[in-house]
Amino acid sequence: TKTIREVLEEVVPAKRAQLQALKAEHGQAVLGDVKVEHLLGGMRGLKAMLWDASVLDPNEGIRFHGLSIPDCQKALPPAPGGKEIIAESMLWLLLTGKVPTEAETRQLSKELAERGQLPKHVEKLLDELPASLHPMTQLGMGVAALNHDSAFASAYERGIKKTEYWTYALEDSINLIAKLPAIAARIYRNAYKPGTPIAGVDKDLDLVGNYANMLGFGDNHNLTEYLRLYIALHGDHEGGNASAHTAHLIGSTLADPFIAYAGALYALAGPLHGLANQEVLRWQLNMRKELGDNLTHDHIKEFLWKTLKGGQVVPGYGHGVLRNPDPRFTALLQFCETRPELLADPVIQMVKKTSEVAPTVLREHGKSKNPHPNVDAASGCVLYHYGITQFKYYTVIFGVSRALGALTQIVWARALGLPIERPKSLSMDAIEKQIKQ
Ligand code: FAM
Repeated sequence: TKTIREVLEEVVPAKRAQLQALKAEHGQAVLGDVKVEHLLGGMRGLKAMLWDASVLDPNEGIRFHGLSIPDCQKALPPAPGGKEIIAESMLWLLLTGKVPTEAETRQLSKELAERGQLPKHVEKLLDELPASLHPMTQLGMGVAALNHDSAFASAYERGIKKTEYWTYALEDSINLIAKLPAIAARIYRNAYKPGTPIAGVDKDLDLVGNYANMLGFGDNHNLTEYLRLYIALHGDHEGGNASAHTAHLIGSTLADPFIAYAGALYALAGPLHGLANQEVLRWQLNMRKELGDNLTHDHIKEFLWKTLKGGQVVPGYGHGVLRNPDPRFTALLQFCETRPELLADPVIQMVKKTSEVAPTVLREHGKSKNPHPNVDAASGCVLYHYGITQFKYYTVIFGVSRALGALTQIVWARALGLPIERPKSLSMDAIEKQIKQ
């Protein structure tokens, strides 16, 4: 069975040739206009980045190398004894463009487990941090401190050829993904279960099987399966989402993958992006506190209007690209449909009922271009049901997942020799001068 690196060595040359041809023959071709609204509106819809592993269709949602989420759920190997797609099979697809065999998936699990141990200095650093420091702040610090042993940084210092950069970026990326569960679990233990032991890496478990085990939920098969699906689904969402884009920008300066991903985690920590899963639970629990259980649609409508009239956004709804319900949201709800104990849970019922009225309210409100639920509308309520009730921790789980896409983007940007990113900015006076010409 070939390693992921050996498969990449076969795939990279053809992609490099495709890029060279595109550059040589079509460098001057126009892809669309740049309007003032792009500069002032967060470049929404501006075609300005290259990214091969996933494309986000506003109506259909995400496709990973052409595979929809249902396609992935049919094709990607699950964990031994599991059903849900796992981080390793998603990572293999994102990096190579190919669906891995079961043997390739198991081999990658083994490779990750072998590299799962944290260096002592990172354990000490995390243990020194105050439990009240937001878990996302801690995660970024732990990840950045791993660059102490960056293969990319030391190879760059030694002087390596540009064509070899990607192999060291891959080495660091696999090491980082392998170590995320131990960092994320240590943050959870320090904040919520101080003084309790953390399970070591089990060589026979997949990445998320180990993560669930380290969190202290290893005996909960349903939660482990949910975390596998959750982490596989949140891995990549086109190249321009704030966390993946940040990693791409930092990586383009040839900063190593560890500090590049630390930057990505701080973008993810924003309430309009990855922190929305925390905000959804906080919002839903506030509604439950105020209105009790067995909520009617009218109760929920009132609470939605109260949020909007208070000038807040409704967390878990809307999206920068999507204009239909997020298929990741649908996949997470389908996970609940197959488990009666989840369907009976009052918070999950509230999330479902909210998704039945929020789009109508947001349409009436008339501002959001997309009134439908995004992945965050559903992602936290299942965690809450299974006992991970500390919703300030939820974005850390998203942070374990987004590495799959953001680091793949760094490996491929180096393999394709993409340059440092440096768009042009204009002043308002310069804009006015230009449009008057
Ligand atoms: N509730 C209230 N207002 C909303 C809204 C929502 N859920 N979504 C958009 N709007 C507003 C938005 O604030 C803007 O108002 P202003 O003109 O006053 O600034 C207006 O509608 C137009 O915004 P848009 O073009 O429809 O959306 P954007 O592309 O600017 O922003 C989001 C996209 C995701 C940031 C936005 O929908 C939002 O704030 N959603 C709530 C937070 C959330 O769920 N984020 C997670 C997104 C998820 F995909 C992720 O990254 N994990």
